[in-house]
Amino acid sequence: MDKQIPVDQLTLAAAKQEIDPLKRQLTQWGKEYYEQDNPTVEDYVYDRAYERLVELEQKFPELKTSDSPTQHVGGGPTSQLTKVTHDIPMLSMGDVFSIDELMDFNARQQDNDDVEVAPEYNLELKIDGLSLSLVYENGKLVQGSTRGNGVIGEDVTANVKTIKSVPRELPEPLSIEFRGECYMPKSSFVKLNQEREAAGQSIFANPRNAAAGSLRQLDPAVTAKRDLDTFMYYIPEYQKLGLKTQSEALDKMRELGFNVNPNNRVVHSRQEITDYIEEYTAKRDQLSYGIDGIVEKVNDLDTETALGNTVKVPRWEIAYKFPPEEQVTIVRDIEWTVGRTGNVTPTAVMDPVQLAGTTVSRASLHNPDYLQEKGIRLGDTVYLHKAGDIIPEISRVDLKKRPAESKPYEIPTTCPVCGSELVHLDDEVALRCVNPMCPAQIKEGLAHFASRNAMNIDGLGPKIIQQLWDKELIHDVADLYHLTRDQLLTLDKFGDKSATNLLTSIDNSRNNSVERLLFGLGIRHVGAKAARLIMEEFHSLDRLMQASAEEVSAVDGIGPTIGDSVETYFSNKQVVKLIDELRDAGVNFDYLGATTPANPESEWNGRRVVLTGKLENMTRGEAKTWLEDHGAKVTGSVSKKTDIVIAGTAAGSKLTKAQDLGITVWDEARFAQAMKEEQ
Ligand code: 1X8
Repeated sequence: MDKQIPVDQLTLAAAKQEIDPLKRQLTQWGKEYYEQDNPTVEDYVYDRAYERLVELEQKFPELKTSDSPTQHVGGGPTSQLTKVTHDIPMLSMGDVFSIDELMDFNARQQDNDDVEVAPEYNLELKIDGLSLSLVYENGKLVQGSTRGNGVIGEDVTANVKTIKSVPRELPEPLSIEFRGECYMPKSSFVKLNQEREAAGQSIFANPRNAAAGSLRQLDPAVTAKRDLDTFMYYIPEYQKLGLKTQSEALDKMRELGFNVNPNNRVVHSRQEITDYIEEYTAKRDQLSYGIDGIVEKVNDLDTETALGNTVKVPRWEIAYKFPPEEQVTIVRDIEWTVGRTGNVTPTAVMDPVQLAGTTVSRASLHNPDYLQEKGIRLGDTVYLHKAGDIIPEISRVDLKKRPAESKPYEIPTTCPVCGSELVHLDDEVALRCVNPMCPAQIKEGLAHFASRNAMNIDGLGPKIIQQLWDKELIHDVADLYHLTRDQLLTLDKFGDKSATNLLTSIDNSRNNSVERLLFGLGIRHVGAKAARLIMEEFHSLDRLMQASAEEVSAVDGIGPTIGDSVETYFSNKQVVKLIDELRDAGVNFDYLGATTPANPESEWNGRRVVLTGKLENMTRGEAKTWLEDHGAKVTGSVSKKTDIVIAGTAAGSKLTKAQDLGITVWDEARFAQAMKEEQ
């Protein structure tokens, strides 16, 4: 940030000159953040600017206006959702950026003349989500709403009812409001963005925006498909429940069946506060949800009430914000890759830097619009951070360091692999290669065909596919079924055993139930689940090929987009030829019943398994399918009944809970070993 003149040294005129644009800028940023779920600056840039405005207004009160961003919670409800009024306003919090500042806040709080404040605080994690109010009447959930501008929020009752952790009914007939945070777990945020990117849609900047964008939907069916969760942390009318402290309030909410973050701690000293902050600054990357700081609350609730609020923020709670994790590096190249659906995505390649625990040298630029918005050029010095603490992302370009000879980056107009013209389909932001013969797409398509949830051809990964392709042994998925031992033996490091194994996997895939084939064909919008729903109904691929878009979309759970896509796909002559070749190769075209029957001899039969964290060599979906195929029951939460927890990287509360309950925990390598042993 530019060097700022200390506020004490400013004249009134100079302050006025600075304050007006600052207010406009903050109002604009506030709108982008609160109303459009689409911030254009990092939180700490906003926070710093906001703090400067507060300082200016303190020194020059005559410049304080009622429309200043310091006088109201940023943004107002703008969507078409019904508005609700919060009888008790939903305030945001003041914030501090260092432990010293936090101690100053506490000292001021203790020093006030009106209220005696015992130095007992409840520390909680500050969840990166959006505030949520839940109102119950006689124990039944009657309203869920967002904060909006603090007084008027949006009614999201129907959407909230799709969130599993929100109880529809309480074990007691209470009429009372609860508040908390609605958030999207990091892994779900990553997955959602991957899906959006593949579908050519714009991506969410961080889990908070993804959560807000998912909750503030007119159609609850959209919310239901997003993986939202909640942590409740506040009971405004605690008196109704006879509660005395904030830590008791959290316990009470746990008892009532709400999700409450387990990491709160009651503390009494600077040392304990520092310890907590240090502990969670270090643990932050390992949690399965994003946190952006620590919330400190006076533990005694009557003291809280007596302290009350200023116009905008509570006097009894404050947020300590984590310092931003940022690195500076230089963009050396922009690579363009072609995905299975022809989506052409740019990736910035940079000098490697250490960032939040990993070495980073690449960051996705998602699509051309994104690249242009950021204004990135080759040779630019850029600031790098991790979106949602996980995904490396370029925050901004340091224009002062831009080389004199630099030129705007030119977006390619032709496919980097096959050279055909690139297009924007409909109003997609994605740039696509629509040549169905593009080698990049075909190779990606082959890998997808072989993947675990599709035809499950073990041993046919991208590297083998590349070699088979280079030797011109395969051109489409049907060619796989004609590969010979002699051909395979010409591959790098391929001996008799690997050849036999691969031939066996390919042969076995002929007998798969047809929904795997349908998914494996890679028809736009047809995921594994849709493929299953469709084949449960149509039974044979031949029948499906005759079906109209309307007939396909009449299947329960299948919409018109999928219906159209399936019809268009099978009306293509080349596709019909490919299907004939697959039939001739002896690939099964029939639905063979519910799931593959569990193998009664499998070690996994009847075991209860929980998957958590990020797996490196397979997706959680793939792991789940494999486990279920082997008779295991895969559940979403850890309980005493759980047999094994398989924990990838960044595993969070489920792992902690498993450890607390003494349940067997395996890492991915141990699980991979067990998968091998089953074969
Ligand atoms: C916001 C948040 C609060 C808490 C956690 N996460 C947040 N994002 C908490 O109290 N544990 S309180 C809050 C607010 O705006 N008052």
